[in-house]
Parts: sequence; structure tokens; C-alpha cells
Amino acid sequence: MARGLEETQSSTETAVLVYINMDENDDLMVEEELEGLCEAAAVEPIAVIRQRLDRPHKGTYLGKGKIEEVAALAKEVGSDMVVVDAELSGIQGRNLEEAFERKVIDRTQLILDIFARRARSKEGMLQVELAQLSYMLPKLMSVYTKFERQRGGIGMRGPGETKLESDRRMVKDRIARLTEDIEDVKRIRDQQRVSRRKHPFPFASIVGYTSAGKSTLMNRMSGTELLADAMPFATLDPTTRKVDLPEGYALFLTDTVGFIRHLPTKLVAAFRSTLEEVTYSDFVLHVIDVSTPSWESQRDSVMETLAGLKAEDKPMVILFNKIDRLKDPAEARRLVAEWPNSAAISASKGTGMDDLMNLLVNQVKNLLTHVKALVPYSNAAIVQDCYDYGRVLTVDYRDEGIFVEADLVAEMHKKLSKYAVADEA
Ligand SMILES: Nc1nc2c(ncn2[C@@H]2O[C@H](COP(=O)(O)OP(=O)(O)OP(=O)(O)O)[C@@H](O)[C@H]2O)c(=O)[nH]1
Ligand SMILES: [Mg+2]
Repeated sequence: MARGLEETQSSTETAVLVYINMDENDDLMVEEELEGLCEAAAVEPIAVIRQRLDRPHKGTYLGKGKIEEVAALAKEVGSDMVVVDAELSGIQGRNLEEAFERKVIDRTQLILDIFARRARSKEGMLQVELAQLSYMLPKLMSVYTKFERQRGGIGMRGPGETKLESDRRMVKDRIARLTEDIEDVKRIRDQQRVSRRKHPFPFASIVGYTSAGKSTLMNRMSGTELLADAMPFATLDPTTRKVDLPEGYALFLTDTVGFIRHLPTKLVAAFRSTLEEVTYSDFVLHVIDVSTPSWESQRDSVMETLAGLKAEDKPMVILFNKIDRLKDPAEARRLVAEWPNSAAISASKGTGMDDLMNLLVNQVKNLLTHVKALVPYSNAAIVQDCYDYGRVLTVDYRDEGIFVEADLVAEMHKKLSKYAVADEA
């Protein structure tokens, strides 16, 4: 029975979840994560089925026996859909829809749906639409199944929902247009970045698995009121704030979109300009939720995504978060002892903030260069700039010029280097 869009958008749809996992050790993480994604997309799981799969079947992803099992279960519980924790090809999705006699949502669609719900900024919405259309395009070649034609609600929510009936040509044109629009937004962002670069403070990005506590930490450090929520992908648009550190230092901190295991490649591509904030950072703060048993797998996924962004070699401060939930407090101390450049914190309780601040000051100090220079009075303006581009320690107006001792960012250091002197004498 076809349902109206309005109805399906507001109401929760029910689903049979098909967990797919190759490694037994990851079971808990895989299941918790898919449930979290469903919740964020307003999908209510009413039954689950597990499948350990080494190699997906070409046409159907799942094996024949499993397909029958899922079909019977979906019928029995009367679910609106089946959610498969995999990236399905167009043909696989269609074949499964025919077999299950209801719509089939894969992991990518689920994430796209959450992103569509979350997107607030113009750039975010453009990126979501681009991702949805790029996802849909290869499938437009095939004939829609009757379930696809009836589809509303999940998987089709947001900017792309009227596009399903469009032909390939129109979708391609729209993709080209969106790509241009995103370029425009990106140019503005680049300009903002350049103007921030005029300041002395280094850039840092908070990265981490979704729900690790990045926004909670950002709020605590900079007094922002960003949405911090237990649901995955609470944050979609990056936010940058200046954060004051002890000893007169400061930095620009950006809260970013959360990472997730197997972040679909199309999504990474569409959100590249958002994720680029990470690429432009001088260093990253990697927030890890150590209260999750699977935190090590989560950390690996984050490192993989960073590698994909060519940002794996950035200096990194590791923050073991949510230590208030650890049963054994010694565990936090062990981790910090084991991992250089790390601190144990509770972003929500505010524990460990002094340790964190000290780590950050050290990191920032490493990025600044200590300079002593004798600047001619004819170029006095440059001394003024030092205050804006670094931390000034001494200014002495002497007969032969202005003596300056300061910690400066690389750009400013270069400008002053021609006046550099060995020392005060
Ligand atoms: N117990 C505990 N909970 C925390 C802590 N830090 C964050 N949380 C909770 O964890 C959940 C996720 O926090 P967020 O700050 O939204 O996480 P995030 O990393 O920004 O998540 P995304 O933006 O979705 O990627 C929220 O419910 C927070 O209240 C902590 O130190 N201890
Ligand atoms: Mg967040």
C-alpha cells in the first residue's frame, strides 16, 4: 500500500535488521552501531537477524537460505522495511526488495537519511543532496521496483525526495549544478580560513568516532552551545571558535562531523569540503570514548578515515573521554601512561581539563618559533603585528631600533627573520 510522504516523515517506520559481520569480536559494536543509526533515522527495529559473511553474493548480497529466512521473518513481524548493514549495489537492492516484498535500506541510505535530517547550513544541505543523487544515479538505469515507486520516508527524506522520478539527464545536470554551488560555498570558506590565518593562533580540529563527545568537549572549552546528543551524527556542519589557553596562548578549534566505520566513499567525497577543515589543521584532538568496549576498533576507523584525508601524520593529542563511566579509575591512568601526548578526561563532568590545557599549550608552543629581532623604526608597524600574530615577550625601544622578543607563527616569523639578532646584547 502506497503511503503519503507526510505521514511517513513524521511517523516511525519498523524494520527487520540484518547484521553483517565478518569478525566475531566486533559483534557488539556492529549491533550497537546499527541500532544507533536506526534510532537517529527514526527507524524502529522490531526483529534482528545475524549473518556471518565472508564473501557477499554477487546478485543478492545475502545467500539463498538467509534470504528466505529474512523474508519469512519480515512477513511474520510485518515490518515496513528491511535494513541491511552493508553497501548494496543497485541490483542487489532490487533483488532483495523483490524477495522481501518490502523496501530495503542499506547502510549508506541510512546514513544519508540521518544526514538529510541533520543538515542545517546551506553547504550541508547541498552536500547531502549531492551525496543522495550520486548514490541514486547508477540505480536510475534500472527499472524501479514497485516498492521503490511506493517509497517515501526513510531513505528518501530530504532534498532528494522529489528527484526519484527524474530521468538520468536531469539528475546529472543537477549534480553538476550542485557541484558548482558547493565550490562557491567552499570559496567563501577558504576566504574565512585565510582571514583566520592572519591570526597568530594555530588551528586544531576535534576528530573522533561519532558520539565520542567531540561537541561536548567543544562546548566545554569554548562556551558554545552545540548540539551534543547520544545519537550518531549529531554534528554535521563544522563550527570554529577561538579557545583561550593558559599563559596567554590561544587556538582556533573546529568541531567536525563524526567518523564511522566504513563511512561510504560517496559520503566522504560529498563531505570532503567539510572534512577539509581537518586537512588544514595544524594538529588534531582525537576524542575517544573509552567507556565503549569497542573503542579500539573505533580508533582504528578514525585513523583510517584520517588516512583517507591524508591527515594521518598530523600531530595528535589523544583524549580518552568519558572516564566518569570507567569502573576502574586506574584504567585511565594506564592509558595515559601508555599513550604519549594523551590525557584522560570527562568532557561532560569537566574532569582532566587542566591536563588537557597543558597538553594544548605545549602543542601550541611547538608550533610557534621563538624570535629576537631588532626592527628599524621605519618598519615599526611590524612590531604591532607581532601582537596579532603571536605572543610578545619583550619590546624595548632602543636607539638603534625596536628590540622584540616573541613567539610567532611561521608566517610572521618569516617576515621578522631579516631583522633577527642572536640575542639582546
Ligand atoms: N558519561 C559521559 N557522557 C559523555 C561525556 N562526553 C559526552 N558524553 C555524552 O555522549 C553523547 C555524545 O556526545 P557528543 O558531544 O554529541 O558527541 P560527538 O562526538 O559530538 O558526536 P557526533 O557529533 O554525533 O559525531 C552525549 O549524550 C553526551 O552527553 C563524558 O565525558 N561522560
Ligand atoms: Mg558532535
